[in-house]
Amino acid sequence: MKTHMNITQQLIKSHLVTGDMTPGSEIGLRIDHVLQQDATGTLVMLELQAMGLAKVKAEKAVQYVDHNLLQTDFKNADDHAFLQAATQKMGYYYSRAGNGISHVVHMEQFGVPGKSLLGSDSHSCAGGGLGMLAIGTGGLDVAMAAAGEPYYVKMPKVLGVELTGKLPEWVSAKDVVLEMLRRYDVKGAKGYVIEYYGEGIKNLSTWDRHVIANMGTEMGATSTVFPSDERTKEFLTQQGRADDWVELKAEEDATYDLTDHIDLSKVEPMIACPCSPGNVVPVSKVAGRKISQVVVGSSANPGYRDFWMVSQIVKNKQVPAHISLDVNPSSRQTIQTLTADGAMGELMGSGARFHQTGCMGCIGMGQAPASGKISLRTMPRNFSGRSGTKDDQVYLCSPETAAASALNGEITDPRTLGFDYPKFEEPNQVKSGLTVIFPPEKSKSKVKLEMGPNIKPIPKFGRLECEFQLPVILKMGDNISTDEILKAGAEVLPLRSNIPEISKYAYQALSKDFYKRAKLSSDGHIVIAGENYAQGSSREHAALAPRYLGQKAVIAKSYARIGWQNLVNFGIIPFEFEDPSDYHDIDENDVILFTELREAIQSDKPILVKNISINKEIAVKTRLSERQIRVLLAGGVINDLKERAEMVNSKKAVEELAEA
Ligand code: MIC
Repeated sequence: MKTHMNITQQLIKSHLVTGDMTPGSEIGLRIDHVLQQDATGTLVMLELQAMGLAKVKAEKAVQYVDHNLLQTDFKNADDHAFLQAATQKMGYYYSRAGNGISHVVHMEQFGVPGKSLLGSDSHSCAGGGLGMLAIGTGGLDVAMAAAGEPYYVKMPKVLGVELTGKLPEWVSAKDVVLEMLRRYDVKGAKGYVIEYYGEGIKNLSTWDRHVIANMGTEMGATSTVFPSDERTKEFLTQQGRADDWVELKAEEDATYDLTDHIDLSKVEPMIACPCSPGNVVPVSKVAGRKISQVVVGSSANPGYRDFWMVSQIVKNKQVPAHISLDVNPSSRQTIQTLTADGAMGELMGSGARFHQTGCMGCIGMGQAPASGKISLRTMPRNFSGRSGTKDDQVYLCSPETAAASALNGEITDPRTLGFDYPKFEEPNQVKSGLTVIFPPEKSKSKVKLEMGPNIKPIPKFGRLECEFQLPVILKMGDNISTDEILKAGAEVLPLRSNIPEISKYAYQALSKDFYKRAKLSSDGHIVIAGENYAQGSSREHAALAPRYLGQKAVIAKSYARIGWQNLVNFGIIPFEFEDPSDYHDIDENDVILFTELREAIQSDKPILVKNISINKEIAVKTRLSERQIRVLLAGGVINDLKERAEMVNSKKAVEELAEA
């Protein structure tokens, strides 16, 4: 029988373990590759320990170190030592600090079209540029996949975006994804995988596709998928991995749940204004605004071409003294290629500052801009304060716009530069960095895990209570990002492996005394939010730290996918208003009564909770699968795993996990 499947459906079908492919229902997917970065990886390793896993079961598991790179005291260095030992013990590959950004190095060294990839970083969807089914999620989900369990997610719909034509000069892949963000904003693709198709695709290199796939998460998409074609084969050949290529294309007459079209020849330079990646306008609209910093790099513009382009634009010119042009190379391979072809010399000659490979300022690990000054970045996110400077003004743009603006000291449409567009040609072969990634073959189960003083075990929680009456200690608006719930940045990131300490920063961007109020409310608390709560990062700390402080439920109008999954994973009930206008009937400091909760969350009817402060009943609902209900009743994934193990036969289950 003819099936007419698009690529997303084919990838899901070939990895489907449980459920059926009806959009919105929960499916379980077999995961081939597992990716962790250090800022989320320490918790994953601690979770694996709490589960009792001795050896990783995923076909390929890689721990990268790319986030917590500044070593202002012992904490980050201790985390890296812990991760290195844990990878050796459990059979992970270890990509040391200096190798580069996880998504980039994974694509260079390990990515294989047709395979599934689950990463504890929301930008893991970048792997879709190579034809992988690549999904970013919270650390506990990744830990489960590492342990050989399926990844559970709602079956997505597919948004098919047809690309035709060829990008004009001075316009590149980043402008395409910014155009998508202009159309869909930060939640318009929620519940969808974005699949690109059409004759225009052949005009985009694999790195261009990575740029576009990477920022699919900014639109709330479950993932982004590109075909695997001749360009993909070229990329893998260039990496010395031609044998890994397989073709992936939509079946004839494949259909999509929703379609859109971009004529690449009509795209113009675009820019996301502060403080949201969805706040996109053409560069020409904001041209002339004075800037003080330009940062190029990150997983959103990581390809060699992107750095080369900047080098050619600034070549033989001087960046003005009041502009800092910061270059964050994306991988060791990128540095090697830039050095070999002389582009590094052009960058250095222009006055650029060269930093180490990694996420750096993208996650607020240094590179904070000056007060009141504009910073232009080729990065994926510009949530308020993320850069490390309060009231920052961060704009997101392409390498072409970044370089042109660095030269002029103001936001500049690169088409106005007045010289020829540099013509890029892909190098035939690049240097493989595999020798600097430590393979699991060297793994030794007897390795001792050294836990520095800042590394604390995962806190333990109880089962879901039947009833609680709790105060609302914070009421928030729409699109609250994980940076607002638990910020990034050089001060807080080193605490990622220490929940008691990091919890002191919970919601600090929104309410200075949140921690104090949470502590005062010794029975626990709830918070209220508008649409798209917990958008942005996959960091599960944004659920775990509030849970540690006694958060038992959130009532929101809607949730971002990963944020919602993380709440359930740690036993916080993610309620939704049955009628969103009831949002106005709950205020900060109101006290809410939840009764017969254990029964209520198991039924598919709306649940009535009572706002005691105004004596009003409000209908709320959950959209949980049976599995998630079980997890919530147990008080989170780790408790659930333990309960299941005990039920089967605790001894046997623990032995099985240990020997595998
Ligand atoms: C992000 O862009 O916020 C990151 C850096 O990719 C984060 C990582 C983190 O918070 O540890 C993510 O999205 O997961």
